[in-house]
Amino acid sequence: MEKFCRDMPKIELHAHLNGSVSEQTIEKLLKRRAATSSSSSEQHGEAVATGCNIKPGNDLSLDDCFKKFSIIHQLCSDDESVYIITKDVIQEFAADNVKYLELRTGPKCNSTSNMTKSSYLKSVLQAIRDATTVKTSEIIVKLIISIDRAKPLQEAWENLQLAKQFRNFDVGREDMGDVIVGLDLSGHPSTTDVEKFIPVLQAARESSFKLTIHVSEIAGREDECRKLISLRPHRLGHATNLSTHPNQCIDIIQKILIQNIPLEICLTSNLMTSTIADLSSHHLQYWLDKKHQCIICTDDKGMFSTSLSKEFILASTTFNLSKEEVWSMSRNAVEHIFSSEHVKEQLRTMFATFICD
Ligand code: 6MZ
Repeated sequence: MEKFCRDMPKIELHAHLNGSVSEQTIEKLLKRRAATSSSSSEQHGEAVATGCNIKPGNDLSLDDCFKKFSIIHQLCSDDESVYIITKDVIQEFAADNVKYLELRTGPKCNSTSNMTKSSYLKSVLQAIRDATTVKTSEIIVKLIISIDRAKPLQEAWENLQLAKQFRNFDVGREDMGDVIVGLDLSGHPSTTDVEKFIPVLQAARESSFKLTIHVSEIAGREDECRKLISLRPHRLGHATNLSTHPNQCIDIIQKILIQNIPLEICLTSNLMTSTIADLSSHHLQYWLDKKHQCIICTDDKGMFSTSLSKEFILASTTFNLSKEEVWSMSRNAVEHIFSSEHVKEQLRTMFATFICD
C-alpha cells in the first residue's frame, strides 16, 4: 500500500505555503541569514536564534503551531526567501507525485527588507513559473489567496484587490488559464468576529473566484460556520467538529450534503494540533459513511513533517481503505479543483493511464 500511495498520481488542494516549508529549506534560509548577518539588525539575529528551534515535531498545540508560523514568517521576510520557499515546496510536492497543486498563501510585507504585498506575490508567482516551466516538470500549480481571520478587514480587501490584479500573471502556461483561482479564509480558529469578512468573500465570488473556507476546526464554532456556509463556498477546510455532536448542527451537515460541498481533510494536522482525540475518531469516517466527497490534503507538510503520500497511507491504514478506494479518492479530487474544465480534462486523462494494481 505504501508504494501504491507514493506511485499514485495525486492532487493537493489544501497546502499553506509557509506551513509547507520543509526542514531542509529552513536550514537553507538560516544559512542564508547567517551569511548576510552583517547587514542584519538585532531583530534578524533574534529570528535566526529562535528559528533554530523550528523542528517538525509531535504534539503541537494550535497555539504552538501558530507561534511557529510567525517564526517561519520572520525567516521568509524578503522577496528572495519567498521565491526560494515557493520553488522548494513545489519541487517537493512534485517529487511526491503530486500532479496538480493549489498552493495558498496570504501576501505579506516587511519594511526592513522593502518587501511589499505586491512584491511578495510576484515572488510566489515567479517561483511558480520557474518551477513549472522546466521541461522535466509534470506539475500544474495554481494559487489561492488567503485571508487571515486574525487580521483586520482592510487587509482582506487588499488581498482581494491583489488577487484581481495578479490573477492572470504570466506563469508560462497560458493554455492552463488563470494562475490565481480562488480565495480562502483561514488563520487561528479561536479568533472570533469572522462575519466581517463575508462581504469580501461575497465580492470575491462575484469576481468569479472560487472560495474555500476553514470551518469548525475547533469546537463551538457552529454559529459562524452557519453564516459562512450561507456563502455557498466551493470547498470547506477541516470541518473537524461538526460530526462530534451531529444533533447540534444537523442543519449544517444537511446543507453540506445537499449542496455537495467537498471537505478538505488533513489527518496529521488534526491529530498533531489535538483538534481530534485520536485518528480512529477522525471525522473522515463519518463523511465517508455518508458517501460525501472528501479530499485528502496535507495542510502544512513542513510543520507536521508529512507528505500527501503519507496522508493517503494514514487514511488507508486507519480506515481500512482498499487500493481502489484510495485511488478513487485521489482521482475524484480532480472534480473539485478550482481550475478550468480544460485542466480537469488533462488530469482525467492522466489518471486514466495509471494502472491500479
Ligand atoms: C488555520 C492555518 C492552519 O499564508 O503564511 N494556516 N489556518 N488552521 C490551520 N491549521 C493547522 N495552518 C496554516 O501560511 C501560513 C498561514 O496559513 C494559515 C495561518 O494563517 C498561517 O499563518 P501562509 O503562506
